[in-house]
Amino acid sequence: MSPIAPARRRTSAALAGTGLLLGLTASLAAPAQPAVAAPTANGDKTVTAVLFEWNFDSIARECTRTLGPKGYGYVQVSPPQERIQGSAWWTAYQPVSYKIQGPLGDRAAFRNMVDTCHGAGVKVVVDAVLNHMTSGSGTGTAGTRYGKYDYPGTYSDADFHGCRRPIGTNYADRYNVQECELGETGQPSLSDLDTGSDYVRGRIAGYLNDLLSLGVDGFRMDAVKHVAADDLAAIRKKLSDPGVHWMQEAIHGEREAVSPSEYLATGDVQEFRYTTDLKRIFGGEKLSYLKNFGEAWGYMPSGKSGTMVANHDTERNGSGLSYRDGAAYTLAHVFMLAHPYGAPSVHSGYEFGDRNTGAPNGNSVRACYSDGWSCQHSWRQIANMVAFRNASEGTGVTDWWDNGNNAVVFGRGGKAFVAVNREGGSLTRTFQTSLPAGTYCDVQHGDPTANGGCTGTTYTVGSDGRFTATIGGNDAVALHVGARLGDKPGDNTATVYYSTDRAWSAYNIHYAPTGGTWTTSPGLAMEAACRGWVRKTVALGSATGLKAAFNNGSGTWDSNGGADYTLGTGDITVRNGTVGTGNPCDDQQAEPGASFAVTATTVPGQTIHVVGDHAALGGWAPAAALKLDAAAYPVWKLDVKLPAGTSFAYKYIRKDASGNVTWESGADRTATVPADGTVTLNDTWRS
Ligand code: AAO
Repeated sequence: MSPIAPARRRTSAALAGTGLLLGLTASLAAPAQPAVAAPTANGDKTVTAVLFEWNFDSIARECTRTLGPKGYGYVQVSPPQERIQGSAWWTAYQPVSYKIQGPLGDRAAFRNMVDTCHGAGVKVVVDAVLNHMTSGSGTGTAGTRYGKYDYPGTYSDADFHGCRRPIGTNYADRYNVQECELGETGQPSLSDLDTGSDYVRGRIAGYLNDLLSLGVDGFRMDAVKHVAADDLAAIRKKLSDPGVHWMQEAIHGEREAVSPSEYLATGDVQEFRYTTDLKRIFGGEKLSYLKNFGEAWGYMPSGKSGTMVANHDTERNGSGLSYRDGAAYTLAHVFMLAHPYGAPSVHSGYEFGDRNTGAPNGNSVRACYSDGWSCQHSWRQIANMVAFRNASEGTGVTDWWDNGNNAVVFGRGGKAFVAVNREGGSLTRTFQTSLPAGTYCDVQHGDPTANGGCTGTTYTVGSDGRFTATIGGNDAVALHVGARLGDKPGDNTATVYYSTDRAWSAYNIHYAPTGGTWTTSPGLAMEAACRGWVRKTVALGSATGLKAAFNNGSGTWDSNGGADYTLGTGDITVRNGTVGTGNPCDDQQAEPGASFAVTATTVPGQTIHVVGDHAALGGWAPAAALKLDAAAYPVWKLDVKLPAGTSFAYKYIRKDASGNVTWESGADRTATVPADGTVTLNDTWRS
């Protein structure tokens, strides 16, 4: 501990006086900048955020706040037309008229939303309900009184198909599916428009053209299975922009009369088998099966298909994963957005008790994660994969590796690389990528910053395209060229590795690029790099090096003889006053073994040890037990090399200053080293 160093640090900061103040002011005034600047044109951005039942004003705000900055290409809006009254969300799917007025807002709010989203570089897709009207009579959300088959000013009895009974579950008969009424047998069903009629086609096209005149860029065409493909083609021909983005909902069903692929002639079609297959795979089967995922699974052509982990129907009826499925759901999104098949949609809804529950807070979203709005589109693990996908558009799957079970990794050529670990334990491995050398922000655990830095973990890919990482159980790592910290190591970043010999509980780097301003004392937290080292990658702009000092975050500094460390760029190591270069973790290739971590409180003089039945674990002899490291107290840690595949028993023991041993209670613990990598053990001392 040096009383001199902190004082000198303050001097450094004071010398930079105005710089420090300016820095503070700037960071208060300007919130973190978006990771990827939103292009004003849509470009290659293919990802849709479905803001299910969000009102227009809330969507407008979200386009500016999240969707544009994160790189979403489209936002999908729930049916905006006049709907039947009621608190259930599915009232949206019973149109009363084509006026834009209801719980989501009115025409003016709708227009404002379209303009605002366009300003943020996000196109607008409307969920268009065209197959049917309502199942009963009443007054709609714009005040229109209606009866079944009687929608004043829009349709009358002659405009509906003659079948007039529910479809029920008979999907084997084309006439039943396309001319009868959506709904269950014995229940009121939805009056089914005669889309063979030119008048009806004209009314539907009139509604879609009205939306186009308001600036809408595309449609999600609801329930097209119940509309003959020829009728849809005729409607499409009547549009002012027949080339508009047109994504059709047609659920694949075995042995049904109407196949979703019939609709490839009119536009793109959602591939529902993708959704049910992802549920099966992420919900319990092996991820390694995904090696040839896509068209080889019998799916529709990639360039014409829409994909999703969930939509509002599947999250309710169990045919897809839902937000209640935890890591399976999040990792399925990571996979979907990383994998090139289809055009993905991210469903963003709200928590619901039963299937009918309507949207919270009158469809208004005060803030994400409040009132039950779940905002999947802005979860970091999902949202940051949108830029990953944008960066990798046009590339196929490369560098596939799997462990034959639930860990899969793949690249997108020289653009991006992802590793998804759906195993319960961690995976340590050196990965082969086709990425250009450089330091990358792991966008699963950090956000790239506007000045070329990263708020979380970074990985350095060598000139051989390789990097080593430990990926926790049910976690992922994702790198892409849009989140690279510099063009190449040594260009304008420095990754500073600092030895953990001091056994501090935390390590900070306090630094200034050559000629630049010091960070605010005590600087930035460093992250674990590998055994014996922490690190931090810093962006240096045009500077050719930096000055730095290190501290434990609580006033204890590495005094370094009273001088700042002078460091260059690229990989720099600092160990007990000695500066070197190179990445010290390169020597630590993933070796099989066990990574012990146990939470145990102790009093001064006491230490925690692990002992077990393997020779490397002391063969149950307390005297030969291995002492754990208290750097992260109350978590005690130790990595032990063990042969791959070893099954072993172990327990933790506590020793006091005089060598007295206390065993933790309970049965022996057991674990197995995987064939490839380490087993991570997160235990709690059993007193
Ligand atoms: C409400 C009430 C009903 C009442 C009706 C009239 O809930 O009880 O009869 O009013 O009073 C939404 C709600 C409905 C609601 C409706 C109107 O979900 O409950 O009805 O608003 O307010 C079929 C269609 C498909 C449709 C899906 C729900 O083909 O287009 O049913 N989806 C869209 C919307 C949806 C909306 C509507 C259409 C209507 O996304 O939210 O309804 O505008 C099989 C068939 C599918 C069939 C399903 C369900 O799917 O293949 O075509 O979808 O069954 O009947 C596996 C199988 C697959 C199977 C699937 C079902 O994946 O492989 O074959 O499971 O889980």
